[in-house]
Amino acid sequence: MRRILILNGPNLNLLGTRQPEVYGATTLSDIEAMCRTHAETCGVTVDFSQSNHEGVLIDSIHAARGKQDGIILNAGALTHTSIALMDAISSAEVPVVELHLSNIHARESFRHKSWIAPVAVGQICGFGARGYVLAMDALLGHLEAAK
Ligand code: CA2
Repeated sequence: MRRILILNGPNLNLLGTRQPEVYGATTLSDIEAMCRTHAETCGVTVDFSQSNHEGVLIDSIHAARGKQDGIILNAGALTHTSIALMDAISSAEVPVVELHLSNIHARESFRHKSWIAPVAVGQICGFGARGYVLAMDALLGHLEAAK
């Protein structure tokens, strides 16, 4: 059975509790439940985690090597700043789908730059919480095509 890691970065633990006009009313626990339900339908195993710490996220990406078939990464604001995360993805040799709840390209210009995008299989953004399920389908489709 395929195994995928869904990794969430800084402040995403606050989802559903603040700024619902930007990020929606769905909590990260709701999103995890949605992903687990979808994983059962697709016959995949999901590991789901969140950290506010760049180094913890990097450790999780390193640990995914040889253990996970793919990663869905919402790196939060680190998307726009972290060359270290980009390097971790490059070295892990695990396909990554970059995910954002909001359409980062329609927001402030500092959110248009992504250090993840050049090392990701692709990017999904702007579809809110549903983007996680879309990202799972995109990743699984990519893995099937790469077989
Ligand atoms: O749209 C996304 O998913 C983002 O990755 C969310 C990040 C933001 O910095 C990126 O540019 C786009 C911010 C996550 C913060 O989440 C909060 C949730 C509720 C209240 C406050 C912050």
